[in-house]
Amino acid sequence: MLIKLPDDILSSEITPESIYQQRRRFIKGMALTAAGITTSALMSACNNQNGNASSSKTAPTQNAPVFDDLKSSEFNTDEELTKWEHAINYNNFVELGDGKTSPIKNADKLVTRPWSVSVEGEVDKPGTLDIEEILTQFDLEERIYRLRCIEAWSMVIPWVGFPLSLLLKRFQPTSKAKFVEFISIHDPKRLPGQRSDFPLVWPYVEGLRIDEAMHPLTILSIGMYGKVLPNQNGAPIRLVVPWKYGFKSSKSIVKIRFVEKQPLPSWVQAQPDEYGFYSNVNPLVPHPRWDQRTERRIGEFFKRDSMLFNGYAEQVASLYTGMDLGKNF
Ligand SMILES: Nc1nc2c(c(=O)[nH]1)N[C@H]1C(S)=C(S)[C@@H](COP(=O)(O)O)O[C@H]1N2
Ligand SMILES: [Mo]
Repeated sequence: MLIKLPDDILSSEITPESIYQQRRRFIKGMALTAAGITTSALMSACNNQNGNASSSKTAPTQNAPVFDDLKSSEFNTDEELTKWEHAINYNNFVELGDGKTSPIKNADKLVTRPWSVSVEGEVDKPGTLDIEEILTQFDLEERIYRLRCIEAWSMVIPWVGFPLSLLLKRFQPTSKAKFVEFISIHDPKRLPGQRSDFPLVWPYVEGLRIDEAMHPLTILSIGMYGKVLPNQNGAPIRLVVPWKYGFKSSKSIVKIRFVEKQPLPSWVQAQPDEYGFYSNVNPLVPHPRWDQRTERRIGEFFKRDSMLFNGYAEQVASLYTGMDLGKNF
């Protein structure tokens, strides 16, 4: 099985991202592992791990489509994909520098091997997963989601990943686990943004309520456009929570902690009047700097209306029944 697309999308509608055609051709010639990752992906992951530390490298697989046998998802949008070039050149990743083009310029400062994610806190079975285990032990899916930044721009990105809930359940959260905290890499020696005077306390911390974390729309992503996640997009593993402003989708995660009390995300700590814990996309909740009623889809000229829960209300509105979304922003 090759890349599955929802039946109702004609492939001609998707060809703006010509990578799909290339990928189809590419993958046809490959021997596949049962895990659904091509052997070349596994080999380059290993090469990467053995790569010498003095010249930190971005993943050598960045330009090759490597993920195959991806399950399609009922949640996929059929909107036109954002061009790969935009998705990798226009980023927010403050650890790699302020501004949209710093992350790609500094991408090689992020060292993604060896890498592991530890899971701790209110769990019966705390533990650590190595990134190679994560890459091979989960059934990978393609999730084509809208991504809406609080700065009023948006993209449509085909992520490669799996539901966060599948990973979380393995560690058996206790009944005290009411929230999940996500901690990103802290490596000030290498990451220029963590040495700058950018007003965030490092590491980057985010959090979700447990039901949000377990929701089927919430994924951990390890790739996009069929390829390994580029460093500037949060390699080797990041969160994607499509109904919330983009800053909730933490990049380069090293630790996941189950907690009883609501975590204090980095942005909320820095500017509580601008960023809230929930931060569900909501055109009706005004922001002091960016008008949230409309957004610019990167690559498009005209603005479009923004949508409650970024268009995922049908899936997630029930999580917030009885909550004042204006107060709990
Ligand atoms: N660790 C970390 N995660 C992060 C950020 C960051 O600066 N550091 N920026 C966030 C913001 S504001 C957005 S909009 C998205 C952008 O993801 P993208 O660059 O892959 O489009 O990543 C989010 N995750
Ligand atoms: Mo953002």
